[in-house]
Amino acid sequence: GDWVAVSGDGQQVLIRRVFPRKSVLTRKTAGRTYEKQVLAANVDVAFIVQALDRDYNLNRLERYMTVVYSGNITPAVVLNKADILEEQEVKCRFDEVRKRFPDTMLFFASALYRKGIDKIRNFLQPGLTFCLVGSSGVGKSTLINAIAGENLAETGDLSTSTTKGVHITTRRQLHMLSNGTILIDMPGLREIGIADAAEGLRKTFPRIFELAGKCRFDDCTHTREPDCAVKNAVNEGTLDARQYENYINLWQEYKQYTQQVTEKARKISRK
Ligand SMILES: Nc1nc2c(ncn2[C@@H]2O[C@H](COP(=O)(O)OP(=O)(O)OP(=O)(O)O)[C@@H](O)[C@H]2O)c(=O)[nH]1
Ligand SMILES: [Zn+2]
Repeated sequence: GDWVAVSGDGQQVLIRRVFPRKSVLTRKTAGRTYEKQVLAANVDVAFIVQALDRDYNLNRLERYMTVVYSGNITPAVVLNKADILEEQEVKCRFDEVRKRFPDTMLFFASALYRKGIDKIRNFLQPGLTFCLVGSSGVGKSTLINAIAGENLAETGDLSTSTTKGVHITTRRQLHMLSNGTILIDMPGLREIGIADAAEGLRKTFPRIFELAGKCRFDDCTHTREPDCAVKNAVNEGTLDARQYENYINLWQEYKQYTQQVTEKARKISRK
């Protein structure tokens, strides 16, 4: 998603300049490293796609949201494969997601049967860059084709006997739609680790940060301290316990990452 200035005659093009990035989607790579991998640049909105089968998981949705916000990108949630649920179940899921993420744009779709696609298309804006992230097989490529109204991306068929997904999109692909919107298809991510996520955590868990201001200790970790407003809210049932637990997990992962970075910096400065 980088923007560059070029010169040339159409036969030969020379990149003169790469413009500074206004947003970068990165993830921590697997394993005990502190390394980050750039997934896409200059994305304005990331559609976090989950399928309404066993892929559906609110904690993971929250993890993606943290990573997306950390990259200075606005998240939107797409729950795909709505066709495999009864209407009543879809409504149930809707309420569940709404409750956990009251401020996030939320779409329900069946890319396969082209349902709910118009709403997504109306949300796209010319001049902005959108990307789709999510596990393999949730229907990102199928969604892109449905949104574009033509076959831009290669899709895969899940083998029905195992329902195990095969990785279809192996590279990132950038599509320019006829209205001038840029859509980036990403390969299915198996893992998405938390790196410099201070800002992402703040934006994903605004309620917790608001409550944290009322804890007795300024550096309260909301785990063992007395007079912790966050834990009190969980005990009183005004803060979702699962959201609280997920926050603590992601926060610890973030702390681990910053520690690794500090240690590495110390080793380098000693050399
Ligand atoms: N039932 C149902 N199946 C769908 C839907 N959308 C996609 N699929 C199927 O799910 C499988 C995977 O779809 P893809 O679009 O290739 O998934 P992807 O997320 O791009 O996968 P990767 O490229 O591996 O990341 C295909 O067999 C699709 O036909 C949907 O709305 N409902
Ligand atoms: Zn606290």
